[in-house]
Amino acid sequence: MIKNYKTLSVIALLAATSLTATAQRKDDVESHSQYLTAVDEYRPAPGQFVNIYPKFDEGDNEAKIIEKCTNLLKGAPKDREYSLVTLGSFGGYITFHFDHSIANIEGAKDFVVRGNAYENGSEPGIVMVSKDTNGNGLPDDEWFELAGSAQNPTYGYSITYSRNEQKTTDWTDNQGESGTMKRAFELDDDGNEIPFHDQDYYPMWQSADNYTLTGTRLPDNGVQTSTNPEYWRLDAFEWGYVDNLAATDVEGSSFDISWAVDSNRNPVKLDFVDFVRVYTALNQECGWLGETSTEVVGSWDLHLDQSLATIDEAMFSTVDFEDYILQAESSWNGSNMTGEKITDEWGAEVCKNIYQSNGFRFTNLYNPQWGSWAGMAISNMTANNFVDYTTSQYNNCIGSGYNGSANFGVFFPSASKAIEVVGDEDQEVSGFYITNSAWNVKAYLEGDGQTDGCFATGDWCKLTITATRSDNTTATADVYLADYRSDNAAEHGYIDNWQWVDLSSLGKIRTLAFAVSSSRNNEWGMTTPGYFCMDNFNGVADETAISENTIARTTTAVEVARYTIDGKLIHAPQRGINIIRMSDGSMRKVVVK
Ligand SMILES: [Ca+2]
Ligand SMILES: [Ca+2]
Ligand SMILES: [Ca+2]
Ligand SMILES: [Ca+2]
Repeated sequence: MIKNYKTLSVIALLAATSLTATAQRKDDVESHSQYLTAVDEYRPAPGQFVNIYPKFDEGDNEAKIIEKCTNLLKGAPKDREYSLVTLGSFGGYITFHFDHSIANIEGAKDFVVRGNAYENGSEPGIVMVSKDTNGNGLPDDEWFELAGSAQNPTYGYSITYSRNEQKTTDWTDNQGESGTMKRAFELDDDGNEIPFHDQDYYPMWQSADNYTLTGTRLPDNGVQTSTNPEYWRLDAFEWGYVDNLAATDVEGSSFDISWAVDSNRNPVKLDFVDFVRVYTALNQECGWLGETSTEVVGSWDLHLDQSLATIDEAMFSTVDFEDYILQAESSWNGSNMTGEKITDEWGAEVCKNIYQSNGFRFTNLYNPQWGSWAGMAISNMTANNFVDYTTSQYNNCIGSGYNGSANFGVFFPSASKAIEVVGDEDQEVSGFYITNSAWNVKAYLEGDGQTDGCFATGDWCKLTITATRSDNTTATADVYLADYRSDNAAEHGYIDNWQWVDLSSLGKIRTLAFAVSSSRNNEWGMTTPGYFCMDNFNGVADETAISENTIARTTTAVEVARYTIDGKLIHAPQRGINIIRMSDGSMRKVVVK
């Protein structure tokens, strides 16, 4: 049972925050800064200021150049004539982060990226944002572009540059065009071209002789206003780009995370961002001016205090899975493999991927050889039936997340710890909503195809939840996903709605592990599909849902005594194998490391 007092206090906390908030990053520093902290990536296209801003010195490698970028851009913006980073021609980019996630404050712009634009000198760059969904501190997660005002851009524009030292830089694009980037020059009195620059245009620290950059190409903005003398004007777009409106125009250099779109140009709702990327969005050459390149001078969070407060509120609040951005009718199963390569319990090489949300880390194991996964996946499938493994593996038996929400977790437990608490302190977990996968329901009602017939008197399918604490003590909870054990057929049933699993009696925990077992087994193991579906982890139980909770018989057990392998009673975990007696009389064996 949920105590009313506790339920109310949790509701009061949630009311003050966004329901989709996800704390991703808050560095452990004495005081947080609104300004850019560090550059993660710098990959300019060739350009006339490449190898100058930042300056390439003989022997510099990419890491050294990135460190130079950080030194130019971190903290409050400095001199925009000299303390800047050039991105070169189309597609050249820089990625940076702050010492905290930037919250997407509703109805407000969220951060500034300053360039060095001036009137008639606009070199627009497009902004992209990303969340550290896998919690590894690296910008290796999905990226979303911030849409701007330009009409008729070319999406998915791709260009390849080739090294040609001290000469023109050749390029080809994916639209069948090619060209050369001429070295910028001025004409002397006799009409001879005198080069502006003596350094190479191609990134000197880069070993590859050609490379490809991709993005959205904006329509050319260069206009030649006179031929003799030759003058050019680079027009500004209305809004939405870096190095576009005058550098001193803070409003015109401000960005709203709500402008984010996915690869189909559909808006996406991001609660926080952890990384910002800027790339040059034009591929044009304007006479003696040369190519157009975006410059970055600095960046800052427009609402530091609100970002920090939103992170604090999100920590250990409800994980509703809505912060994982999915295309319609799709799922995430770890196939993007951003995690570390490990050997799983069966000896297979798998990728251990993490989904981190609100202070909890969920583990997914993806096997690229078989295209299979274990642990957890995230789905927004709206079908609630099972046709076959390929089309229906991510369907639950309802067709939505809890309370009609889009996203929910699909769990296929493996031996690994499914959920871990981020940080040093164990946390109490209120519980979660559970329902059956469509596949399990099909097996209960129509049979699993390996053992005879559908579920009948005596059959059951059960989820066992094992919590482990920092002191290595354990607690368990069992939930029947289907329960046909009674002799009275009227009591047979399976979970066919979202039901609350109360874990508050487990106390403060560090990890949760799951196991599905059933009465149907053959010589290879369980024949019932080993899935269950979850939503609103550590959420708030709906009292009416609990009163309707007739099938999910949740029983929890805590440790009451502990023994060594030879039966000696011990009062604290001891290295090696410990035998644990639980409050429901069951015995468990754990290995204490
Ligand atoms: Ca906003
Ligand atoms: Ca990451
Ligand atoms: Ca510029
Ligand atoms: Ca949900």
